[in-house]
Amino acid sequence: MPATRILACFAFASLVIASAAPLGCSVTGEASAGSDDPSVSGGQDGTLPSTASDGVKNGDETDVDCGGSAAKCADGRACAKGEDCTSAICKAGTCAAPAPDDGMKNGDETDTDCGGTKAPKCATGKGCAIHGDCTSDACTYDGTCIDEKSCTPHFGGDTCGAGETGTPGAKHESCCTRVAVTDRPAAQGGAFSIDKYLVTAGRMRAFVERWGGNLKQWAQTKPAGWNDAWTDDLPGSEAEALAALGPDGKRGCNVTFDGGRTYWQSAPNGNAGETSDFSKDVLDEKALNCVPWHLAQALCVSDGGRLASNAEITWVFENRGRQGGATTYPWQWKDTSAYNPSTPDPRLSHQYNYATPTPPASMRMQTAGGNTYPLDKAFYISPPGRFPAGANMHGIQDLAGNMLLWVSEREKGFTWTLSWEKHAKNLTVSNWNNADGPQGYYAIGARCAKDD
Ligand SMILES: [Ca+2]
Ligand SMILES: [Ca+2]
Repeated sequence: MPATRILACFAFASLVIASAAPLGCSVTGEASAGSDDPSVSGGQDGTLPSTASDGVKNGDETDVDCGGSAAKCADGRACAKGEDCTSAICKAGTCAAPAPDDGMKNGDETDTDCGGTKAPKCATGKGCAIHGDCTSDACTYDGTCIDEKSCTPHFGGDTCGAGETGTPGAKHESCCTRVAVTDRPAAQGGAFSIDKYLVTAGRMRAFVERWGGNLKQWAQTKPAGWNDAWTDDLPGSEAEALAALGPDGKRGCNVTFDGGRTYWQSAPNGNAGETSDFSKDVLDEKALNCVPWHLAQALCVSDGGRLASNAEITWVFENRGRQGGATTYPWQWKDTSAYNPSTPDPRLSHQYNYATPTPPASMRMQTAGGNTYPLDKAFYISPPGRFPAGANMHGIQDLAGNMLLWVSEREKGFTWTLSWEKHAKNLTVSNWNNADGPQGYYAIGARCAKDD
């Protein structure tokens, strides 16, 4: 039998060249536990049968060394059913080439008939490998097309909600989750959508990094809702973006002066002492602060919306669409137990009541007035959604507390929604005082909204 085995192999070798199949022709006169023994089968322990690369069509193969329990067959080889083919399509006994209309995820498609180099782009919710696979140009770190480009990373992208990341019982979702508010009458502005969560530092990082910091170039793409008059106030390079999100020209944004920032960067302006005490991942989850108004507006526009207005924030803060009448604080649609804004309360991030879990041993401490506390004030800024008991009747989180907010009514306008520090409630638009530095504050952040 050795002679015939070798011959079979040579005969196959020429066939192989024609079909460009892998050369598996190591058959010798010793090979052989019965090339045509139908009892040979594999797969039970996850390995291919010994006949899977013997250069002969045998066992349950549908073509030489492919199909059945051997490797899947390339396009053009013989098959019995879709499972025999790499394309998953068996047409009239032959493996068909992947097509964008064959109802299968095949070729380099990232989901059924979409993504990759040949099929159309994928809709929201479909699988993807890179941003370019998605019609939204937004592929998450774990391979799903979403609507908003800034929520594609993990930290600050899908770490919003109750519980800390990595702890049992944490209930997290996309930080770009939007809530439709349909209970505002047309006479008062009508329906709108508003982000359930405050903008995270990680969302800003995704935006900045996608453009290499050159957000002037982003503005030149004429995004819907962007005003060209604002473009001069955007960074034009990575260095300018880091400066815009760094400590200078702001209040409370110097770590070394009892402030803190949540947009991580290494040694701002070469000052190692200004490096945050917390890691990039930890900060990316937190609400963004020390952000200039124009940069916050640009992020929201990039995600298809704009900064929420004070009117919209007030509407949901006070549950104004409520049947039983408006409330003073967001949670009071269901919880009317006593609240004293001068003391810490578990319903909101206020009065320094949030503490970053497991801070690094290297965290700098400061002693003043007999108390010792973290020097880097980012310690007190929470990731959005960590105070679920304070949600309004639509489920919107952190309406009270954590950050005061830039608003869309006017440039550098902000509203008082209580903060992680001690700021009070006063839902009117204030102008950021240029004398205090034009570009940001450690307790002003952002929330995006959208016309409906
Ligand atoms: Ca074989
Ligand atoms: Ca397909």
